[in-house]
Amino acid sequence: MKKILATVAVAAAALAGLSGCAAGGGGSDDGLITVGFAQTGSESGWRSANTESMKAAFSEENGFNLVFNAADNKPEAQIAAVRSFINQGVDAIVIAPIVEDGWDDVLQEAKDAGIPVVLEDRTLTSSDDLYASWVGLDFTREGERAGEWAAKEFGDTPTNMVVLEGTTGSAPANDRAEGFAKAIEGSGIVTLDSQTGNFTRADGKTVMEGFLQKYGSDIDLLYAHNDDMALGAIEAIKAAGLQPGVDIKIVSIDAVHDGMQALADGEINHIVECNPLLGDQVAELVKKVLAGDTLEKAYIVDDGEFDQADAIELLPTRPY
Ligand code: GYE
Repeated sequence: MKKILATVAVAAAALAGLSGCAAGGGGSDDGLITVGFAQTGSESGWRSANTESMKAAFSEENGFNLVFNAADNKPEAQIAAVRSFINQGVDAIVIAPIVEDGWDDVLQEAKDAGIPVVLEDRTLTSSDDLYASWVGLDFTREGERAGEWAAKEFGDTPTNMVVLEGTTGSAPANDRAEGFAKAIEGSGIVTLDSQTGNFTRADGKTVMEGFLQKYGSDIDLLYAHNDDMALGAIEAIKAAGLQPGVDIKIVSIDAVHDGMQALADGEINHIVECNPLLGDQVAELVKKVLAGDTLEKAYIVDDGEFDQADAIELLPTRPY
């Protein structure tokens, strides 16, 4: 009896799946899987590479109809985009959550509508039964690696650090701060100031200008939560008549092309990698979840870390 019931349930689910497709799973009767992707925005080189990777993976040739939204780093706009995907009746939703908190209601709505959600890149604080899976990077470990480099570089020499934080409330800003703090415990590094530069070059520059006005050449070290903010800060440091990488040492995270160039040029001293090329893995997870496969809740992609010599060697062949 139990077995028959189970068979009926499976058949019903299969039918529901079929009719979902025929009725358009978002309006397509072309056999394509319609996926709504709620991207954060276009704040950085990392983000451009991530968007490109997602668009390439979710192509028509690969069987997808991608509905793309970039929310300009506004959490309410991103939640509204997800809600509109639910209303459109897409087959699956992918989210790169701008911030960690505030997702419970809309994820529950997706679940109630029977639309699976896959997270990429950033994590969120909602219960993990509100989404199918997540693929991304270990941001705490990235922060820790950056901190380990700094602790080794400065040891117990008294060192004044300023920090450019990522988007406030985002998983990478929270985790990279935490990992770094842990790694520099017991070193001579003290934090003079720490403010958000929203993961952008423009804000990295403006906030660094403020730090330089306030602390001038007292600053020994800059920890930037991403390359773009470090690159903005480099402009401010040069404008203040100081030499980035020499007067002020710089450690950042991402290893995007322009960051690696600055590392090769000696203007950044160390970069921890954060791989943005997640598209193929996300697309595979979406196909699997729609096929009813069981997935792990988290898939972590490996990162490296680089010094000047690595940057010089790797620059010509880096894909982003
Ligand atoms: O480090 C930063 C981007 O979430 C890991 O977001 C990502 C971060 C990345 O804007 O450059």
